[in-house]
Amino acid sequence: MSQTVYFPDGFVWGTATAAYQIEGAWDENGRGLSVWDTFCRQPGKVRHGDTGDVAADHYHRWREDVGLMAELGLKAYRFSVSWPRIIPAGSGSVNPAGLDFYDRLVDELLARGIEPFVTLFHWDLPQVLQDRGGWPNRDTVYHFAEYARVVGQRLGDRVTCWITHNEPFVVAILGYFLGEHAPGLQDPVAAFQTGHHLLLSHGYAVEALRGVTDRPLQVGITLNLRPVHPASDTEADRQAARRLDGVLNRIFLDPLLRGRYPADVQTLLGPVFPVLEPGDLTRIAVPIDFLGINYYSRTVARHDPDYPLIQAVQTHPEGNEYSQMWEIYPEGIYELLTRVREEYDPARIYITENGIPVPDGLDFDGRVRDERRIRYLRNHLFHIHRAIEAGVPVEGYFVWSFSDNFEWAYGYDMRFGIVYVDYETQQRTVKDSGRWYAEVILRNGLADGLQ
Ligand code: IFM
Repeated sequence: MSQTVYFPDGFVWGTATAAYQIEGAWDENGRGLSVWDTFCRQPGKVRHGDTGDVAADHYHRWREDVGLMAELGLKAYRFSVSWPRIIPAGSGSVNPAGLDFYDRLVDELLARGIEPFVTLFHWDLPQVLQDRGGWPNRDTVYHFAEYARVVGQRLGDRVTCWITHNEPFVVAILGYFLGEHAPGLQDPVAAFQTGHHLLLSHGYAVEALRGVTDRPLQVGITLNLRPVHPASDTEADRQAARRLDGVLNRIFLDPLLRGRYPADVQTLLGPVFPVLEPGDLTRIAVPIDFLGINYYSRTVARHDPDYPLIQAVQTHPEGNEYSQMWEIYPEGIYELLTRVREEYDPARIYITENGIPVPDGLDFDGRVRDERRIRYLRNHLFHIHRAIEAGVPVEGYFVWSFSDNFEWAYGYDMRFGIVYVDYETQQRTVKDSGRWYAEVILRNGLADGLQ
């Protein structure tokens, strides 16, 4: 039986993107190089040798994009600022043209009644800073705080909602441990030091942002979190799940919201546990206004004595439903949200990303019939609604992503948008999921429950 569920009044309905994934214009108007410009040019790192050089050409088409957002009735838009567009060498001189671009974007959004949510770092570290050691170098922390201050000073009179970092786990582990993302290193010491420095720079950036204006800003950080389940009921797999939960979730949640690293993670990491300086934990645990959560899937963990350090691997049990990248597990978002509420009790939560890659395309009549995406979004929203009913303070939801874009090491093979992008012509087409989402926003609810 279908069931209509309504979200709380004022619920923030949005979509999200990131600078490198959509903007293009990689060498225009004074932008410096980022680690992703360099990484994409290394043979074999990104599928088909794709780059973000042009991407969805949002740098030139931002006004049209904001127009589409308005048509869909979006209440909010989460985008990231490109650090190398603002401070091309990572520290030192500011590029006025970079600031002007985001200034105009913010004005246009506000003129259309769309609340900007600004992410300061979505992975595009200026290459010059990487050449000086990147995130494992503590100096990068202070450069990030300065960059936060510069952006805050320019936009803080109009932008209320700020996210310091997006998914520190991915930067640290995929970038510095597994080498699958820029800068492509495989160095566990550098990886965990990166994780710590990202959190520390968050603390400094929160302080910097609050110092730029008397307006009450809402500042938070976005983590990618997953429930971790054991592959079997054995003690070995249960312990493996606990270890993976430690390095995926608790290593970020605990310092941010409890002011300490989890003792079992510290023991597990032993010599690769990061170097801390006195006062770091206090700074990391600076009170935040909200926690951003990106949810896509869960992890199923199996004990593997051969896997370095963690002795656990992720398995993909047969019979479950998968997308092109992950298992589809909507009930996990309820489990995660209720756990975060119970164990960490953040003041408020935004689901800052949720979405699915679907190999969709234009049908002969010009429509994109991405039913699978609609089903994915609907089912996740249904479980988010359950969590809200159970008392979890979720105040908004951002679909990943507004438009198809550059999906990092997968290049343009993955399409996450609710707006289709023809990369030849850069023509935009609202997918069926986009129209469906517009109805959800209008209704402030789901007319057709779980499917
Ligand atoms: O495209 C990414 C985004 O940059 C960060 N979160 C996950 C998305 C899908 O992989």
